[in-house]
Amino acid sequence: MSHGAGPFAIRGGHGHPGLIHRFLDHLPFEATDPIVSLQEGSTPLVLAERISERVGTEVLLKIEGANPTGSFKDRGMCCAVTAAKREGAETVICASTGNTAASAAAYAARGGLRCAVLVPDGKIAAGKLAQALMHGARVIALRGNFDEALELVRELTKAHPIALVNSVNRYRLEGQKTAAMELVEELGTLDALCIPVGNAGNITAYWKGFGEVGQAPRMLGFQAEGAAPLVLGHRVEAPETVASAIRIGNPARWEEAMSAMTQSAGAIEAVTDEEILDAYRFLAAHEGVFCEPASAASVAGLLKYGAPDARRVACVLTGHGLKDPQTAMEQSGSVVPCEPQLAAVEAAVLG
Ligand code: AN7
Repeated sequence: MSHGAGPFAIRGGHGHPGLIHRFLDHLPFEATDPIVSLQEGSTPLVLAERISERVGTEVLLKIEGANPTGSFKDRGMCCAVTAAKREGAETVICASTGNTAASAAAYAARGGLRCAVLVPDGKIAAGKLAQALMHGARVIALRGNFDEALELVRELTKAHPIALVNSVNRYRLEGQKTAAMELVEELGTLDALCIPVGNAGNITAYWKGFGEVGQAPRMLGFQAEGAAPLVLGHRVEAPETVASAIRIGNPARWEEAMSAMTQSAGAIEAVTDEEILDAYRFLAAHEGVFCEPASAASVAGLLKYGAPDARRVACVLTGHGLKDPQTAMEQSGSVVPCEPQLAAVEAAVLG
């Protein structure tokens, strides 16, 4: 199915369909397009019992880390890479805090395209770097931040026939809006959506998706305090946060995010690194859900600001916890060393 008409094409029956096939009626694609898919989307939506108790309302977690490369970017990337391939591009490029790079690299590999990624040197999580490299992307470590990287790839793609697959690419938003459609399919209605905001593509995409199925939950976007341009109302020149995925000071979808907030009677607020890490550990320890720090900003924001009047809230957990093993190890307990003898094991287990 994912390979269209190749000799080994799978014609249905193997697992769930990829996102483009599933939402074909809502997307600018035809079944005959050269669809590049890893069966992304259709992610779990789980009730967060402990967080529901703390907030006093029903809270559900949309587990986007369950996508093929471990983040929501796959929804947008299957569409952006399919469109690039349809247009005859041979190379795709992006600036990235990590997840976009990993996803672009994977979909480019699958589609037989070349991929280059510009990432801020030393500021992307280990898992994401490993993914981009394993999928064969050219990984360029920029001595600068994400905002500078995005500006540079925008310039570069004006002068070269290389497809830009950041969320300034409309196909990215088309793919990512399907997460909102899945929520509505499953829940019927919801009162509010909590979502981390970095470059502001995802909040824009969700708002578009909700609109297309006649829903308008409050959009509650959360930025890290050290990287909160939308909250401050001005660019942040040197963004800083433990949530490296959202270390962004000048979001490309600034206007769209603000209008999603205004139109939905929502809000965009800041959460501190400490609040992000508290939510990050709480989700892992008490809900059994391991997300990356940036993702936990959605839950941190809900715990901090609440969701007035809402009876049912969904929090988007945008990326998998395994993306960033270093932060996880810093934020968790240490291992218990043990000699290979029963008494020692007994003491270690029971002690
Ligand atoms: C886990 O990969 O910008 O507001 O270059 O990886 O749509 O930018 C990642 C963003 C939230 C913010 N959660 O989404 C990139 C990149 C995670 C992310 C966001 C990102 P946007």
